[in-house]
Amino acid sequence: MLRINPDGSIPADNPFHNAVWSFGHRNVQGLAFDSQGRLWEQEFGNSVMDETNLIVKGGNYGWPSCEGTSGTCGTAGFIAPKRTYPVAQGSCSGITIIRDALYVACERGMRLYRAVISGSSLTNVQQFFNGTFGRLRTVEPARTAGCGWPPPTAATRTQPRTTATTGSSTSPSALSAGWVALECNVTLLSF
Ligand SMILES: [Ca+2]
Repeated sequence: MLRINPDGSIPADNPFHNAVWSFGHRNVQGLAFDSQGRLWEQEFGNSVMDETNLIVKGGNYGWPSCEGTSGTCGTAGFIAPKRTYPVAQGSCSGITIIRDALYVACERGMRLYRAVISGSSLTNVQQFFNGTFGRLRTVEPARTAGCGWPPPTAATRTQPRTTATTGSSTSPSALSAGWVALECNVTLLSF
C-alpha cells in the first residue's frame, strides 16, 4: 500500500523513504479508518481465503508466502489478518466503519458482514443479506447525522439518504427489514 501527499510527494515519515506504507498484500480492495484513526484493509486472497487486516506502518502482511493463515505464515515479522473468510463465503471488496463497527461487502460470498472493533480485534460477527442482492461490491454509511466516519458535515446532514440502491434497482422496502438490525442505515452497491 502506498502513502503519498495530495501533491504526489513522499511524506517525510514514511517507513522506507519511498511511497510504500505496508507490503505483502495480494489484492487490496477496501480501506476504512476507525475512530482512533487506524486503517483497516480488505484483501482478496488467491484461492483459499480472503482477509481483513489492521494496517501498521511498515508492516509485512505475508503474501506470497502466506495466504490468510495458509502457507508459510509463521515467518518472523509477518502480520496475521484480524479475520479470514473462505473465498466461497468471501471475495469481499468494499468496507466501511460506522461507530467502530466494520461492514464488509462481499462479491462471491454475496453477503454483508458486520463485526465490532474491540481493541484491535473483530468480534460479534454477523451476516446480513446473504444472497439477497447478489454480488456486493461495496457498502457506504447512509448520510444520516451520527453515522459514519468522519462524521457528516453540515452540508451532508441536510441531504439524508433515505433509500438504498443495489445495482440498477432501488428497493428500499426490501432492505428495510435488514436495516432494523443495523444501528445505522447502509447503502449497498451490487454488480
Ligand atoms: Ca496476509
